[in-house]
Amino acid sequence: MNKRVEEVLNVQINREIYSSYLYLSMSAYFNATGLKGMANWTKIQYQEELSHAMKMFDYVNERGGRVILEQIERPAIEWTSPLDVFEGVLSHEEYITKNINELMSIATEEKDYATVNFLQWFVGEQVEEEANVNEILDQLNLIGDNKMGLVMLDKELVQRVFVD
Ligand code: OFO
Repeated sequence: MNKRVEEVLNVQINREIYSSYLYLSMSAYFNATGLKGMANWTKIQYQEELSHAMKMFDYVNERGGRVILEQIERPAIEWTSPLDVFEGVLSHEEYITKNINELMSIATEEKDYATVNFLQWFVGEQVEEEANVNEILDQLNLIGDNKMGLVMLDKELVQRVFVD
């Protein structure tokens, strides 16, 4: 496969695995603070990110490229509040959206249209992910310091299930 595209996909595989690691760390934080629904939501997010990494892993292999795994950075372990965590999720997802757009530009420049087509799925996924997090952030902002509201939102987030 095109070497430049192969290189940037390898970098992105590392970022997707880091994303999963970050969200699992958030899940551990929520478990420790008793918010089981938010712990569930971030754990599902961890599974989704791993599946993104695996989609890219399989794609590079399918195209005859070589996956090179690098060290995964240690994620944050502490946050100050649920709002702080979800603001972190949103800014991380915005960063990933920027990465996907850059990948798309490189694949287009290299006239690698199979990769452009492959990345299209991720473009749609990012729209969905940012919308989901924004919805939770809106609710958290409405809730403010209301503990009952937080408990109710937490109960709602316990229902999230993993869909590949
Ligand atoms: Fe949450 O993003 Fe992967 O791609």
